[in-house]
Formats: sequence, structure tokens, C-alpha cells
Amino acid sequence: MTLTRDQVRLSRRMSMILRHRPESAGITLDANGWVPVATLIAALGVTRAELDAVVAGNDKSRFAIEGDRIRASQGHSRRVNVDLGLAPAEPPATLYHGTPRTNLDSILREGLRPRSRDHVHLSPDTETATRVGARRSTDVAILVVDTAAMASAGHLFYRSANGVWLTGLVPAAFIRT
Ligand code: HQG
Repeated sequence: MTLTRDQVRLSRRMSMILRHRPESAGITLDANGWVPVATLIAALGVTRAELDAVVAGNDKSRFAIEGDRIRASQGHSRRVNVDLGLAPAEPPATLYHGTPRTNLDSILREGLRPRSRDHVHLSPDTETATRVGARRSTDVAILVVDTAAMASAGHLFYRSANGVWLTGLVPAAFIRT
């Protein structure tokens, strides 16, 4: 299902509130990132049906509804201090990361950093990684991350409800292009 332009706009507002700036809508997330659906739709000025359509039609299933609560499945800023409560999981032997080629030197020098987010986000396949990189540039480099070696070295991985792999800093030694 493809979202209309208005629905994409609503989805972006929801991401902004649920991942980055809940206070901008007068909302407080609980420790695990949840907020009552009723609170969110009141803050957004939309109906439950309008919200449900965006949650269901979202190309990446960015939002999860559980009971009467909603949260973003991944992508939170560190500053909102949300613990998704995910259990560490065994990743596939290889994961991918798409980034503007201009970041390459820096990444190969200092590793992949979470920057303003809680985690480094890794993709299960090169198509997804390419899409992620394409948000920022037309010249995308695909990094191959040796997750098997990282896991052996004690790094922890988490799989978000919508299939994004999350981890901490990825040292350059585990990255090839
Ligand atoms: C780069 C989207 C230079 C990194 C996606 C990326 C994802 C470095 C940018 C989710 C670096 C951070 C996250 C270093 C990292 N030197 N550049 N040492 N370390 N970078 O948006 O992974 O559509 O925080 O390569 O699908 O691009 O919003 O991370 O380019 O899952 O649902 O710094 O956001 O999800 O950018 O994207 P981001 P990301 P949504």
C-alpha cells in the first residue's frame, strides 16, 4: 500500500515525535518508548483511523501498536533516552550499511558511529542499505560488516520489530567496502 502525500507527512511527524522530540508535541514517552495511542492522536489532531492507516501502510513498519500503546520500532535519538528492551540476537554473518561515499574515509578511519542515534543501523541486504544511503546522497557506498567476527569479539546485536539490525560502534576492522 502506498501512502498519500498527507499520510507521508503524518508519518514523518510521528517519527519526529516518537523518536526525536516528544516534548515538541507535549508528550512524554515511557522508559521503553511507548505512549498511549489516545495521547498521540490528540496531540497530532488526527483520528484513530487516520493514524491506523499510516501505521498499517508504512513501507518500513516504523511504528508498533501493542494494546492501547504505540512506539517507533527503531531510530530513536540518544537524547530521548529510550530503552527498547530488545534481547540480544544472533545476527546473520554479514550485514550492510549504505552511506554517502563522502563519509567513507572517515568511517574507515574511526568506524561506524551511532552519532545522534542510540545505535548504528545495519541492513540485512544491499538493496535496503542502498535505499538508506540514498536518503542522503546519489553516490552511495555500501559497507560490508563482518558481524560474525564482531559477535565473536563480544559485540551485541539487536533486531528491531521491523527488521533493522542495531548495534553500538562498529570498529573499522570489521568493515570492508
Ligand atoms: C554516517 C532510516 C562519517 C552514517 C534508515 C550515516 C535507517 C559516519 C550517518 C535509520 C560515521 C548517520 C538510520 C563516521 C556513521 N564518519 N560518517 N565515523 N559513522 N556515519 O540517519 O544508518 O527511514 O543517523 O553512515 O532506514 O543513515 O528514518 O543513520 O550516513 O534504518 O525509518 O552518519 O534511519 O530509517 O545517519 O539511518 P543516520 P542511517 P527511517
